[in-house]
Amino acid sequence: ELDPDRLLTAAAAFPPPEGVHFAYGTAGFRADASILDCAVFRAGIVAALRSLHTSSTIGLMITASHNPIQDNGVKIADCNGDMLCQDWEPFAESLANAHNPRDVLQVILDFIHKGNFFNSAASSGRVLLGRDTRPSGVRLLNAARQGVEAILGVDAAVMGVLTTPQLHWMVRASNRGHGASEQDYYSQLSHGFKCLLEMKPPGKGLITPWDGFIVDGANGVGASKLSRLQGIVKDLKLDIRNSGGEAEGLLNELVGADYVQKERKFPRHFGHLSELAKRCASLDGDADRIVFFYGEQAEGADAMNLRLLDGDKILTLFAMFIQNQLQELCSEVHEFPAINLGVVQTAYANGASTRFLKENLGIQVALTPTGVKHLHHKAAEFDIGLYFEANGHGTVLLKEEFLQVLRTFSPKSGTEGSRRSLQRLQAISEVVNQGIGDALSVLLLVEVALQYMGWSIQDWDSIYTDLPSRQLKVKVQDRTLIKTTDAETRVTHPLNLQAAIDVEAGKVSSGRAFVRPSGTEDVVRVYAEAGTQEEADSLARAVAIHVH
Ligand code: 16G
Ligand code: ZN
Repeated sequence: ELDPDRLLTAAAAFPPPEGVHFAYGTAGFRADASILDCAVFRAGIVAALRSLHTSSTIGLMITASHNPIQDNGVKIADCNGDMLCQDWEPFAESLANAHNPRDVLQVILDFIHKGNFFNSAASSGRVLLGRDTRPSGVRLLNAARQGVEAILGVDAAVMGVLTTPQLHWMVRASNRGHGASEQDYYSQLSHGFKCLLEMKPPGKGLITPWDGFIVDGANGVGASKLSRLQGIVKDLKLDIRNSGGEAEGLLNELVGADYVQKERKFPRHFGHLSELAKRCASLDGDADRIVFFYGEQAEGADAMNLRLLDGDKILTLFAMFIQNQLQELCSEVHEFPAINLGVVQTAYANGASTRFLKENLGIQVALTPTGVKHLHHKAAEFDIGLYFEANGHGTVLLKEEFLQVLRTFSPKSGTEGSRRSLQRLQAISEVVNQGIGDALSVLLLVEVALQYMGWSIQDWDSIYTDLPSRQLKVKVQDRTLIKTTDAETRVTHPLNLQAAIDVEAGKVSSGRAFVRPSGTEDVVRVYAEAGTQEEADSLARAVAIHVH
């Protein structure tokens, strides 16, 4: 039951900022923290209603990920720990932009009446609230809490400072009736990790010298959480830098996965020649992304080149590792049902990775538009679905029915080998975060995969060589005039643009290019790939001119 007076009174305390329009973008609402209170309060209402509607626990996270420290944002985690169901986005957006408390109430009533959404709604609900380390997070989390509590019967549970994926994990675990505390999260990940290392097939080479990872924590929440994880996972050697301490610098400033991947530069406090060739990783500000890198001696200089292992390389490593486990399972347990393994990428995936996955590994590759929700849903169609964006966000999904088979299957042969091959896959499902990409869990699985392969980071890097690429942004009058199809690989409007892009791509070796309107900035993005860097650059420039 909606209590209009309660709602109106609560809403009056969070007036909307003048002249601001909020769009529920690819990752919720994001803006300068000073103008967000109202939008966050109202997102709290959305989360509370969603909780009633689904009779489940829902999550709400205060973060602006890799954006500067003065920004903040809010995202909602749905009952399975994935992102808010897309049908609810327009509602969230109209609510955020309502002019006054009366309008807020009206938007809610319209939503209820229009869609029969609350026919079976529960009378009580629960929303878990988390935030990253931004100073504005304390105030905004309180705003979210008041939004949740404006809806009668819904509890706000303040979980405090968490990584985004931890909050998603808790929502998922709690809706499955599992232990859902932060400690449970560490226990599950470390248990799966330990099992996988113990069950490593004999005779596989070790990485020598094995020296753990140097990790850039982006001066954010990931650093302290990672060090808690390390306290539990004894076999993980980590040297954590940029952990947000006084002297270490600001959140996301010249640090973090986004910086390393986009700028191709070492984060602060990295990049001494003495660290040449060591395994490094960088998290983003809320630890839902990770990229890996190492330094290589630059020719004739006393500097290092950065070698980046992005989401595509992580995806490829995981695909090989999991494919090996499946092959092992099939050879040990002949009667095991066929398993459908697939990977999901976007048009930004380096062509060399897609080609390797298809041609060398023989794995099906699906393409979706940019944005985690698209990749996630596609990956959920496979028994085992892997997805990564090149920027380092991704995870592994294992279908519930498949996990059920794994748990209950008793192999005819009953050998140690057959038992282990089943257990390994179960252990993988404990390490991965099935709600959303999770830097901590990816770090653990990369370590496992490298140990199983007996690979150094250089071995991993050399699986395939990235095709040179170039990205550009173009400012235009109205970016929404550009319409795309086929997972953003082709333009349908304006009419002649695709033909022009095809002509340009044909002028260079292995040319591929596409354009799409950004979902987060007022620009059109251009991506080009070709046989040489010069060709990729010239293709990108030529396409950008056609966009103008
Ligand atoms: C958002 C998306 C990310 C995507 C990026 C593209 C989520 C959680 N995040 O950050 O997946 O790569 O947008 O931005 O979905 P763009 O549309 O400006 O290129
Ligand atoms: Zn993030």
